[in-house]
Amino acid sequence: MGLSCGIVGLPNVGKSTIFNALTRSAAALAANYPFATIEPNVGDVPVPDPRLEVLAEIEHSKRIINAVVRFVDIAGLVRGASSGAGLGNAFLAHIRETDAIAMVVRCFADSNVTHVEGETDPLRDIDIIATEMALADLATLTKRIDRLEREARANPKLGPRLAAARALQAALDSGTAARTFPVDSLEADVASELFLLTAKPLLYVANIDEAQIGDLGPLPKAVFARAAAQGDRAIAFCGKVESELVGLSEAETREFCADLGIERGALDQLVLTAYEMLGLMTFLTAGPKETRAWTIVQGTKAPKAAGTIHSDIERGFIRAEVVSYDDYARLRAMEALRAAGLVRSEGKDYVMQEGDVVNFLHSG
Ligand SMILES: Nc1nc2c(ncn2[C@@H]2O[C@H](COP(=O)(O)OP(=O)(O)OP(=O)(O)O)[C@@H](O)[C@H]2O)c(=O)[nH]1
Ligand SMILES: [Mg+2]
Repeated sequence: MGLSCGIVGLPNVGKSTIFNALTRSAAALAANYPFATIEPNVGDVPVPDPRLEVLAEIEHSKRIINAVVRFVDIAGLVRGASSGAGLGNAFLAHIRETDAIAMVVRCFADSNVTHVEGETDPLRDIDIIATEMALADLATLTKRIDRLEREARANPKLGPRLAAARALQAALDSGTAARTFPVDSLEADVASELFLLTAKPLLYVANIDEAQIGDLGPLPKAVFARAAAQGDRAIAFCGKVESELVGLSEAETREFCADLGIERGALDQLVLTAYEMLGLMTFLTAGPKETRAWTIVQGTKAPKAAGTIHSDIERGFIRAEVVSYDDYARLRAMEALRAAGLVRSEGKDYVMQEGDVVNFLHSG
């Protein structure tokens, strides 16, 4: 299972700059003019996981495969996009099927970089983007409601779905995002069936000045406060500095960061926050061929976890041999782990735990 994250924001706020930093590439054109991005940029970013190297060393694995998060960088949205302003909002279709949304908000001051709204004002910008996403969702909902009204006349069982769709419409009309409905509600079910943008978990990325690294100014603080008030997440990120690190070696990066007096890790933090926000976790497999991290939703049982590796393993699931990563890293050999009674044999009702190192036994 992969995790994907769409990047939204006004034009020229640094979406492509951040995308390039994340994917450690210069694949996306980052340019000092609005609407530099037209076609979406798609890139896979490995989820940092220091446990993989330790396991690979123990097992003499030929290769390491990290879990990945896919980022999709799209064109900037502007006020009125839903009615066709700017590039319109048709390109939002590129992120409809992503699992989460990262909203880049400009918090850097740079008179050389045009702001489409004039002054730098992150809260106003957030409102513009939130409104445009809500309007896109409303258009989707209106179509669905029209159809449900017809269908519900023939099939009264659809009544509750129609009511849920109307409740979503009313919420969006009053400026409330679809993600505020409880996850197990019918509204949430309808919202996810329709891939509503405002139903997805939202992460604010405050794009800050170099000078604000480690010492946030009022603009990113306002973004953090807004996120907290809505129950959303926020992180600060300096797109400019992070993109300058692209292409440098680890040693050069350390030197560069030391010179600037900053700590590494904004990129890792972004990826890990996206991962965490979605209630995902990792289990590991290790062997001479490869050591690998696999992404599952928290609460997944052993057979379904096996299915992420291959559907045959899920179908023929017999049991799982499980060792906790900490034990593995400490004893460093299967024989020693067995002797210490640390290799557990788990059946089909076992709920996977973070950091389980697993060997699935299966038939067929
Ligand atoms: N000073 C400063 N400039 C930045 C920062 N991040 C991005 N920029 C500059 O802002 C301009 C726009 O950046 P892009 O990454 O192309 O912005 P975008 O949001 O992808 O823009 P569109 O694709 O046009 O919607 C570029 O000239 C970047 O170099 C930053 O943290 N500080
Ligand atoms: Mg761009």
